[in-house]
Amino acid sequence: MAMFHGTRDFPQPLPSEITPRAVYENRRALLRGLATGAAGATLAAWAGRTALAQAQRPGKLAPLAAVPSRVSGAMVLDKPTRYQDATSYNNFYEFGTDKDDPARNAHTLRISPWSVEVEGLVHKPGRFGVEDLLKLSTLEERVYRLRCVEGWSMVIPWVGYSLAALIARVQPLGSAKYVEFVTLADKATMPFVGARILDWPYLEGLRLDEALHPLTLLAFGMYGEVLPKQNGAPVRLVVPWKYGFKSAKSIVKIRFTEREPATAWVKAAPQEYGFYANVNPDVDHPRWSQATERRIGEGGLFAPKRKTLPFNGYAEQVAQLYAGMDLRRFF
Ligand SMILES: Nc1nc2c(c(=O)[nH]1)N[C@H]1C(S)=C(S)[C@@H](COP(=O)(O)O)O[C@H]1N2
Ligand SMILES: [Mo]
Repeated sequence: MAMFHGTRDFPQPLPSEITPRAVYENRRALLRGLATGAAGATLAAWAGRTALAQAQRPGKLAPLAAVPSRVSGAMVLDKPTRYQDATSYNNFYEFGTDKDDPARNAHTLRISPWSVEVEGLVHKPGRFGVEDLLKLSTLEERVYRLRCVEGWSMVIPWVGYSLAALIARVQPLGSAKYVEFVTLADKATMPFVGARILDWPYLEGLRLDEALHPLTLLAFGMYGEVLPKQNGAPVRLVVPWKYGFKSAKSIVKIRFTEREPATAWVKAAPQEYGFYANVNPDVDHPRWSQATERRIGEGGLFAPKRKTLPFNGYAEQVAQLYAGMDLRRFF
């Protein structure tokens, strides 16, 4: 695991950790970024940012090069969670309900070949292989906070691009108001699909304007590598201002609809989990407070808790999506 120096809020990789391989891939990603017109930052700033993820690259899975994101709010300065923690403390109920179950059980997931069907209210429906999805837009690195409804949080350098790029490709009809995400439910490879925990497949949904928000990420990797299976390989959603459960893993279908999708958690316990699920310290879960959170990796149970921020700290970017809405009612 990489060591960091620098200020607490702005970790810098040690120079010794920037390997020749990382330098080579930086250059390759830069050329790719230049070719698509995405590299606007100065070379120095760019190299420093990407080095952050490169230095942490655990060397366990295939590398996935990316340019640093320039989307506003996409690069939080919090220290990233250790890869070991981010890949061993997971929610992925298809593989069990204990936090260490997914890391133990998800090896049975078959991620190749994989495709995502896009259907419903769009002009250009179709089936996209992961290889094609990877080429659809420039891969960016984005360091996001993710907060679980259970009261813990992590900071993860993701690799992906705005879901908006895929939405632009399929061209929603004027009648499309929502986007539903259907994830894999395969009893043969997912031991808890069929168990009476949730109504499978695990379904999530966003309003179309939320799905189009530049922060909404279609993620293929983390820490400079492809996604580990327990984190939702080969493709997942990351919606950083919402509770973690909105970030559907191992997506197989994206459907554009007129009506609000019936999501798995709303179906399971509508009084506890709402469709919007915006992180909100002022609206408690019926069984516990949402005012504070525990950052995974920060000193165990005795570490002081952090204050949970409205919209998980992304209010400046997303609050206007909910102007005029009663967020107690639409929780
Ligand atoms: N298919 C599927 N996606 C899922 C879940 C799940 O059980 N199944 N759990 C959600 C919850 S509750 C959280 S907090 C995040 C956790 O993502 P992470 O393990 O990468 O931190 O995944 C979300 N996506
Ligand atoms: Mo969660």
